[in-house]
Amino acid sequence: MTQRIVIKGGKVVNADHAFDADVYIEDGVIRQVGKDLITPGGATIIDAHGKLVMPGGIDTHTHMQLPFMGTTAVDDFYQGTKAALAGGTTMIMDFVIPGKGESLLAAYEKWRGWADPKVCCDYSFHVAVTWWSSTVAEEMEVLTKEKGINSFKMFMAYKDVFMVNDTELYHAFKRCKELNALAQVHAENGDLIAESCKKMLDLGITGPEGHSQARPEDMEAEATNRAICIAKQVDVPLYIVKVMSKSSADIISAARKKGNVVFGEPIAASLGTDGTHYHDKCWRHAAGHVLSPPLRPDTTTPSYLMDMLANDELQLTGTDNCTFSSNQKALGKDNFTMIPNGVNGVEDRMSVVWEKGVHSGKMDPCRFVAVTSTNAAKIFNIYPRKGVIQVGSDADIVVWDPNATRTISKDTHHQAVDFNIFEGMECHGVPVAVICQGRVVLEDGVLHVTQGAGRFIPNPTNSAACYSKIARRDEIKKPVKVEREPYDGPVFVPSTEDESAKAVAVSPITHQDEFSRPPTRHGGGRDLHASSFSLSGRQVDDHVSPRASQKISNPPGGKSSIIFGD
Ligand code: URQ
Ligand code: ZN
Repeated sequence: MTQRIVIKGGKVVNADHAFDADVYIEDGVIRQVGKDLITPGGATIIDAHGKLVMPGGIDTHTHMQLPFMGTTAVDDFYQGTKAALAGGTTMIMDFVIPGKGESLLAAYEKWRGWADPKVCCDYSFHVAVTWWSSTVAEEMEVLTKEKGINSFKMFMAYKDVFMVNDTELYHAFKRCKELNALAQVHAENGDLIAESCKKMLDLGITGPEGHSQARPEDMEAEATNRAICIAKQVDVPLYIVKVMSKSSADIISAARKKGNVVFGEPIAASLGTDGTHYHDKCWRHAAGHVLSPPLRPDTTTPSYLMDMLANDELQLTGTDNCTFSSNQKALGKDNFTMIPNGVNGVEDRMSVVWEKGVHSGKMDPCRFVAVTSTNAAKIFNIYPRKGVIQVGSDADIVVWDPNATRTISKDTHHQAVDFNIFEGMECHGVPVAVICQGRVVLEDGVLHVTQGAGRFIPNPTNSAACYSKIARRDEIKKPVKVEREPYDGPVFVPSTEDESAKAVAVSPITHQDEFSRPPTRHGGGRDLHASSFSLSGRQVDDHVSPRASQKISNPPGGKSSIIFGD
């Protein structure tokens, strides 16, 4: 049946300008924007007088029903997207996270199987690269060319579980560049964190305050800088997920000023609250704020990050929504490294950014639209299908009351989790109607969602926001070779004991040799228990497609029974 909607009397707010106009929608697409529209009869009328009509929010960073640290995130693709719509977000970008040794393609199909039957709104995926081999490189190409993936995330933390080392990071970045894809990182120094967690536990600090103290912001800032340095070596566009600290944000801003193509994504949590909660006397309250990188004890952090977001030193917002209820968090009641990491945000992001950003006077409504929707659409190359109110774009729209207020609470939110890190926060900025795929899914406070109605949205590679500058740079920055007469003077003859001279010599390798180096010191077998575990060498079973599932041991919290796989 044809779905027709007219949104009347509102102010349309796009990232570039705001103007009074009506909007006519038919069959999921915006057909007309303007005044005195001539529209067919029988349309649903939404009165938007005194309201703002904005592109629906795009949450660039969620983990619905993620299997992690011995359990599974409690908000699944149904409940999580229902909550997203309740808060004015009409698209999420979630993560396929293969275990080490697991096929990226197999993991992608598994996650599609989880999401497609449940999502209430459109969604897309990033894919994590948690290990490296020629097979991973090949599968990344298939994912970009056939599966609608244009971004790959590498974890620099979660040692022995998701973490990759610098060499693997370099190869993954190089592969992203070859595929015109975007490289993303979770920027924390996982090696140092592993050591400082041991130190905390040895001191008898087992509570959530240990999580915060074991991961000071220097460990985020160092990894941010290292990732930017490595990315610059291959000139790949880089996206720092969940910026949680002032120092990391400063490093991103400085890199951008020097011309690096780097994007910073603060999240609702780091924009809306801080790390003082880890010292709360209530264990559940403190544990409810555990995510990585942690919230920062410096209470000026949220305002500082919001200023940088307002001024385009940071570019867009996600939530890292990955929720665990009390009994799940209690897995770490005696050892903070076993508290499942993750917090809520998908329902409250829009109101939190409006309250802390627009109502505070730091940014205007156009910038709000940019950082909650448009910049995500541009960076992930689905603009103008998404992220703008214009003819031909998808009818994903939020009718927003900038003056209304709501108080955030676990007792009233639509998420499955029994905790809310924004508990009690009063926010200006409330969605009064939400339209998703051209259907009214929220009106008068009532949700009308349909499980499985959401679509997987392919993200094409080579987004202009990421790559438009880089092609020219590749020409300018080509390494040069100097033609000179060969040296014909005397040459020192090293004695046989002088082996040191050879140690640093690099034998020239060709691409196909790159992954056929001699097996790793473990004979090519995958030894997850070895402290300096690495998969950078040839594996004994490289000729076999990676196992569909992989027992992951020693996650951040010690022994686990996680099996990634079917
Ligand atoms: O780190 C992530 O992105 C996932 C595992 C969610 N947890 C978190 O603490 N951020
Ligand atoms: Zn995440």
